[in-house]
Amino acid sequence: MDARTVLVLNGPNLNLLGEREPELYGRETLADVERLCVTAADRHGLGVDFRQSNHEGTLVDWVQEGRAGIAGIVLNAAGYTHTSVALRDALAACRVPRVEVHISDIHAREDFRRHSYLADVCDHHVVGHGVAGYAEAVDWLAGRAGGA
Ligand code: CA2
Repeated sequence: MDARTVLVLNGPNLNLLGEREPELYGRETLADVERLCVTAADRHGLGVDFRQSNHEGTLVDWVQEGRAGIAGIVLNAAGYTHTSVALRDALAACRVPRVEVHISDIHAREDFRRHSYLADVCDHHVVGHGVAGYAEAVDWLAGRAGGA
């Protein structure tokens, strides 16, 4: 990874995207989301490192890996959004811009989804715009990185 890399991290169960609950998450798969991110980044002369894990510690390791020297981090922490002080602490230690993304509108769902432990340690938020929100996040980071 280098200063032209956007690190896109996806949390638990997002590997199953497209398999159920299309009314909430759409019909696109995570491979489709990766293509969206790559296309968006390419328009700005940026590259994408796209990853998914079901494990909190792995996501913490990856946030730490991207904490400096890259264009920024796009993170959909999925269920860990609402539980993880560890991910929050890792994000707080970052020196690069961070964007929190959620495919669905977490503020219009169950009460337990309304609180994000990550929101105030991220610089920008894209919530409820479907998978297109990932491309919006990449576009926002490109603006911060001085991309085209
Ligand atoms: O809206 C989002 O992007 C979420 O981060 C998705 C998480 C949920 O826990 C958050 O509250 C909001 C769920 C990710 C699992 O997504 C699946 C989608 C389709 C099939 C299986 C899992």
